[in-house]
Amino acid sequence: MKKRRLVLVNPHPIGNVGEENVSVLNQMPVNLGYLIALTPEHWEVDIIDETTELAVDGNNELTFSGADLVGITSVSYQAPRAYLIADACRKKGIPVVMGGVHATIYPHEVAKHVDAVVIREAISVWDKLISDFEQGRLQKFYDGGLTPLENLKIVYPDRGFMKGKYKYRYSGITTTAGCPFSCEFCSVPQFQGRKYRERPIEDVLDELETIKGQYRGLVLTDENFYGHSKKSNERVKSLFKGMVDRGIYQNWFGFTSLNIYKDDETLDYMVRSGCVGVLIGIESLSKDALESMNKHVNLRITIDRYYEAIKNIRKHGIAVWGTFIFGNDTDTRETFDDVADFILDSNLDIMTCGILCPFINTPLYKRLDTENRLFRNNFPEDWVYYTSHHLVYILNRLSLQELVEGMEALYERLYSTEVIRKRFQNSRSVLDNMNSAMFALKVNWDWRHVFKHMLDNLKNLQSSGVYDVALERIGKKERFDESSSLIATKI
Ligand code: B12
Ligand code: SF4
Repeated sequence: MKKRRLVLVNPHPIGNVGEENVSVLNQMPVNLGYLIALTPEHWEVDIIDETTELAVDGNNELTFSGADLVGITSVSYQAPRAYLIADACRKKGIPVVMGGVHATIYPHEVAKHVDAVVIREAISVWDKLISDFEQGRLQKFYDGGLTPLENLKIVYPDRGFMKGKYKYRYSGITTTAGCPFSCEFCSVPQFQGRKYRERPIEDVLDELETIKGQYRGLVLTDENFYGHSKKSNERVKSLFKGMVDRGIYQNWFGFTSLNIYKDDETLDYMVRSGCVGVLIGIESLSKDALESMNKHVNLRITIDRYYEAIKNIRKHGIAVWGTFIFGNDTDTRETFDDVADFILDSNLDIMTCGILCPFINTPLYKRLDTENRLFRNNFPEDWVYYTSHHLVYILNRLSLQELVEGMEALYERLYSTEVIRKRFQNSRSVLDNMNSAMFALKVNWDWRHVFKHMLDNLKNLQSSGVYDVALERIGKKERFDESSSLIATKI
């Protein structure tokens, strides 16, 4: 019997420059790896990752043929491209299924463009969807719910096919999911739930064994692998100890919060298992800003302890990667210099940043919408701006000009070749771990390009006049004060 053919697509809006352009982050879409693993044997599966090859050409025609079914993953900024691909497929009579973060948070919009929408996680429903499709009774919505993570033992993502096709050097692995906090800007609790779900560590270790030595680096896809309770902290220590005991040395990095800094034992196992860096959402140095973000996880530690925390993590040979958000309602012209001073004084190994982004249906989105401040809300087209590298709402205390100047100042202070070289020297000597120092250097180096793009996005917004129209719409003006700098009047 001729096999049916499923084509899975990771869409990428042409010209977008983002974290996918950082070499040590650009990795295979693990979510599609789960679908490959879950698809029955009598199907043949192919994948198109548009960060490497297009699924639709300049004439909006498909670049591939012979598919019986197409599956597309998408976060919000990818949605317009996903719809373009879906339209091209359906024009050729090929049914389309869409899943992932955007489909989970905004399923009814997605449903207008595809034949079936998978909400939440695929693992518990993919079998049924395929069997429904084979019997000609595909439904419009499938809700996979939040998978108990013990189930991941039965299914590991099939990375082999993707690696064979695109020669990815990096991959990801899930060890936990969900977050009990509710930061105003964050969409994670919405699609992963507020319960912190933990995978049994033996399963994680077994999965790690299957890919040992195959990748230059692994990303733990968890929002916070360390967790928020003593029990979770103990579990994670056993995980990294398990890696050491089982000889699974693997360069990896992951996302966590500053509360890990006092746990010397875990940090020690981390570096011994191959950890090169931890990404921590520092977000802001202002208590007011953290309060307005509802970022309790940082407020609990207190801003005064940031220096101590960074120093202690670095002492273990792990690079600290801090992320910051600009454009907060409390930000002023001084914010940018304060952040640059902090980064240089604390010797943070890596700093990346974004502009506050109201992802759909987050409390931030709802607030800015109620305040009538969103000006990129012609959906679905405007989803392309929801990357955190564009400004999509009217600023509060800053003017757009001040945001541009502040970002330019940051760039000059942190990303000149000379400064990057000095920061690398510091990482090399303090971390005393070449893998971590090189990791930091690579991110900083590639981030220059991403940062420049973010700046260009802001300047293009300025010259387009769109921001001025938005200001006029709500009767807010920008004016020159006596010292000739632009200041914004408060709403
Ligand atoms: C690792 C990660 C990355 C990595 C790798 C991305 C990649 N290509 O895999 C890097 C660092 C490169 C990255 C970059 C970016 N990321 Co990112 N990333 C994550 C993170 C932490 C984990 C994603 C992951 O791998 N999860 C594990 C997989 C298995 O889960 P999953 O994707 O949810 O898939 C499951 C289901 O959703 C479903 N599913 C998914 N797709 C499909 C498709 C079909 C057909 C079906 C049926 C089901 C299905 O089934 C899967 C298995 O159950 C998430 C936050 C999070 N905790 O989820 C943010 C997150 C997805 N990223 C986000 C963003 C904004 C970005 C960037 C735009 C940032 C930037 N400014 O550059 C870029 C975009 C890059 C790109 N091309 O996608 C946002 C998206 C928010 C939104 N609402 O749109 C998130 C949610 C983080 C946040 N800030 O809130 N990211
Ligand atoms: S930013 Fe981090 S701590 Fe806050 S809700 Fe999102 S995942 Fe949780």
